[in-house]
Amino acid sequence: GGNADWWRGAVIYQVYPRSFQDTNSDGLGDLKGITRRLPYIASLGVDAIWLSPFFKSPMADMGYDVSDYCDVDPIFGTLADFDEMMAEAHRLGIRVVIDQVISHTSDRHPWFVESRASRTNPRADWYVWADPKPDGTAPNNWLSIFGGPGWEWDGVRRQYYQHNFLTSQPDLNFHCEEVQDAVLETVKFWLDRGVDGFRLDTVNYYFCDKQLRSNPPHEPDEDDAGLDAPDSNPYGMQSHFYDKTQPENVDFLKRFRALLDQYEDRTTVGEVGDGARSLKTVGAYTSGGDKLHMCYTFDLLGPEFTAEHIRGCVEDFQKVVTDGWVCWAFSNHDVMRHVSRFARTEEERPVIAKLAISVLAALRGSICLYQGEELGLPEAELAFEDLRDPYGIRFWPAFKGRDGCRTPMPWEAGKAHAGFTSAEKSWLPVPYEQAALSVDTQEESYYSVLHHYRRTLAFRKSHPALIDGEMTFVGTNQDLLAFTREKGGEKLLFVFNLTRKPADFRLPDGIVLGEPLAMPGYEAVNDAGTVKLAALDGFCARVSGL
Ligand code: TEU
Ligand code: CA
Repeated sequence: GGNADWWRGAVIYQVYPRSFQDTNSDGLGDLKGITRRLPYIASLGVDAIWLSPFFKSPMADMGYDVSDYCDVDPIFGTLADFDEMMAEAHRLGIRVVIDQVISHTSDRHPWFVESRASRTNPRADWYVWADPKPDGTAPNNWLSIFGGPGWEWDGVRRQYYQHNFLTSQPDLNFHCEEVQDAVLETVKFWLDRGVDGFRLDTVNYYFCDKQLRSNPPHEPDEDDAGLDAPDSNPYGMQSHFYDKTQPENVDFLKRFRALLDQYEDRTTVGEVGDGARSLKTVGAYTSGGDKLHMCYTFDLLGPEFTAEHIRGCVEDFQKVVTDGWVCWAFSNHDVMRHVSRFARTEEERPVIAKLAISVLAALRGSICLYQGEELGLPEAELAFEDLRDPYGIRFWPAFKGRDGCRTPMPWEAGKAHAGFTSAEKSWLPVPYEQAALSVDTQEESYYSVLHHYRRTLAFRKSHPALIDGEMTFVGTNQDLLAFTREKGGEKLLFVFNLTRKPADFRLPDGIVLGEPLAMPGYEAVNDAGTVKLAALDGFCARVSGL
């Protein structure tokens, strides 16, 4: 027995393998590179890493199109490299969570190659195949998130197949029991290898409506904006009632969990992209202790960094996610880096980077950090010629895609490609302004964003109230994000001013400030019952009463 609850309140560092560290000079990051940089990851004080896909893949969607779930793509290395990486991570006390992209496969996956060959082969029903309408058009109005219809004609079977993303990412048919079995076999493969958990890509997309009903038009009061669909993408104009989030998924997630529970200390974090219905979905998937451990949504991944927005998200979850557990993040490999989303000027960037991690570390939930945010990296500005993301290439310039957050880690300012690769060309450029924020530069300055991250994560770790304590909003000034975190005998008050103006926080009646407790980086003081906060400032104190 170990620590079955390690994931509750854990800090998870997301590694995008292609952009972390190259070790064989091909301009692409690899597993050996991750192993080499594990001591750095450990130095941050995180509990786990989440690795974006490193499986065999034609890389049409940068590895989120898997052609073999049980092998490593040669660009990343071998299974032996993976084992070595995991052993080293475990030796350093870091758990390893891997990405499972099972809603769809690559069209090169042997399952799909077989399925598309005829209507009678053993895997004929493994994907979502349907006859055309009498006029030859697609079976219904479903759309692809990456643009265009959600159906592709196959000339051999003379049927359409469904795809939520690229045409080269056909959706598996989870209504077929054998598909569930096959997928769980691959999960078992990694469990047996010793991984500590799974990030489940598009976990609410596994099932579509069995009757393949058309989606109704978008209801104006629904908010699908969280999916980041660019304006020119009609995806947002439908209510996605039938192409995802079907009730059958709950039973599959129970099967998934039952398998996991045969092993010790394993976890899951599901990615839920369900517009306004995300909340309900997270509640359904994480309740009862017999489905997922955690989910994350796109709620904090949008443009807003205000007290009102963050309070709203947390309160909404408190209502719906009762016994479940949420995972919060400001950045990942799918969205613009948060420093560029939230900061209004260049000078503000490090200030925002520090404030954002202080807020995140104080929230109730587990937290995901995305590689490079600990350096305060801004979104990279890339030319069209540099783009590799098919989503960006399709919608440029209305939407520039996701390459701007996927550029390589800057390790050493003085080296070519900031030490990411010794190849002549890196798969995506390392922008000059990011090289200036390299790890080695920031190591030298006590006040760097990097050191602030370390101090803040250490602070979180040393207070159990921050890890899984209760969270209660307090105070009347709605412009401020003020809450307490409480566990056992410990109660901490946090006040954050996310505005650009100084603000006062009147201590609520009955609250008694205890011994001062400095949250790293913030020194706002209590002046006769009023906390005086500067712009973009924070405050923390031990409290009693209330
Ligand atoms: O993302 C699912 C998803 O909803 C995203 O496509 C999102 O809409 C978009 O990236 C917002 O900018 C997952 C992976 O995280 C993503 O990288 C993959 O491209 C996608 O699934 C398909 O596998
Ligand atoms: Ca490499």
